[in-house]
Amino acid sequence: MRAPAAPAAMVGVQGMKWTTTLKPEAGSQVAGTASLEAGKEPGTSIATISITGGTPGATYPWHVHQGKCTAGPVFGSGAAYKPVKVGSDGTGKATANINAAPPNSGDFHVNVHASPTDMKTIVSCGELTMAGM
Ligand SMILES: [Cu+2]
Repeated sequence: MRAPAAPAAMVGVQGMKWTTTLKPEAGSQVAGTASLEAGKEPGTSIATISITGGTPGATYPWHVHQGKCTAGPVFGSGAAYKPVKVGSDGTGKATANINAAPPNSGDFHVNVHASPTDMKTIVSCGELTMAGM
């Protein structure tokens, strides 16, 4: 879906939106979608994640990371990303308010970690692409 053209003055970094489709890794069934876009305040971003195929009751840490799947530093503060809590139907959602402006270029991805005590195992990952302005 394409939003109506924004007034010229609004086009710029604050209009960037990145999205991705998360694909299962490491034999998991965790899939979903994620996005990264400008927050309400200048110099902030909002990241969202929505997953399916999770283990009911599980808690999955997740982040936007720099680079391609599945390695690179976290974008913004790791503490901004509240873990996804999975419901009985295997789905879960979370939002992160990040104290950094959304990037306007570069390689970024969203990953989902197996559990708070198994951060090394990535159960789902997707590389972000710019979705338009
Ligand atoms: Cu991560």
